[in-house]
Amino acid sequence: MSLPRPPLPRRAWLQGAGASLGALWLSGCDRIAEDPNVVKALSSAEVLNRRVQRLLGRGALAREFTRADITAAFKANGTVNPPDADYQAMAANNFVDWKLIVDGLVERPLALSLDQIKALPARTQITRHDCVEGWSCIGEWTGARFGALMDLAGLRPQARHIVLYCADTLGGRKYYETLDVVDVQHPQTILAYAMNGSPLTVAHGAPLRLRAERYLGYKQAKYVMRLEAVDRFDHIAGGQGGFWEDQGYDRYGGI
Ligand SMILES: Nc1nc2c(c(=O)[nH]1)N[C@H]1C(S)=C(S)[C@@H](COP(=O)(O)O)O[C@H]1N2
Ligand SMILES: [Mo]
Repeated sequence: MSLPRPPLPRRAWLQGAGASLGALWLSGCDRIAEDPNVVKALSSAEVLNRRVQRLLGRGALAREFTRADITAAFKANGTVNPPDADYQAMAANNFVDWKLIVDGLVERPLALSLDQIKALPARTQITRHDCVEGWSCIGEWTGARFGALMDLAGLRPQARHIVLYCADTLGGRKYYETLDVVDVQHPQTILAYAMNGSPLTVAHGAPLRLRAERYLGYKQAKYVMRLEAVDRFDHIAGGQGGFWEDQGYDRYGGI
């Protein structure tokens, strides 16, 4: 597995940044970003991007698209079929036995069925997924609002991050991610169970995956099994807050 530097985050930060700043950058950016060699040379733009996002605030919305923009064959990446026996058993049974565990620093630990998650306030959004490998696809995602789900559990004041534990083992390690609690309430942060109007497929993370649209692809955890509210994550796995973060990727991963 190669470990490229996360490339130039190349879209949403200019949403709302004001046309002047945005247009200046947008001109050649999308094309440039497709070339991995150029991407390496542009890494300082990542720092710039982070400053701009800080300026705009993390609450700014990622760009949304129309149905006409949807990529016909959305690439599946990383794990596309978890090898783990417990996952395979649940998938064979159409996930009827699956439950999302919500625990840690919450008032009310939960174990939610897919139907219970589908009953939560939902959102549908057509957004662009940007992978650090240098490809992007546009898809429509429908899911429960992460904020509504955490409100159900009741985050304790000490909670600073949410750890997302995934079902899949990749390269001998379990995939996981972390999200800061401030990002949980972002309107485009959802736990998606449908893609392009159909139930999520195994390749794209069935039965439930994260969509946090201000973040790069590797943050979009698939096969989410458990959410744990924590005040720190340095004791979890490699201690850097995510599977790829433990390999040196930026934990922030914002776009
Ligand atoms: N559980 C899990 N989540 C994951 C991955 C993975 O391998 N396992 N890969 C990540 C990466 S690098 C990308 S680009 C996206 C790919 O999502 P997709 O398969 O729906 O395109 O999922 C992310 N989430
Ligand atoms: Mo990715």
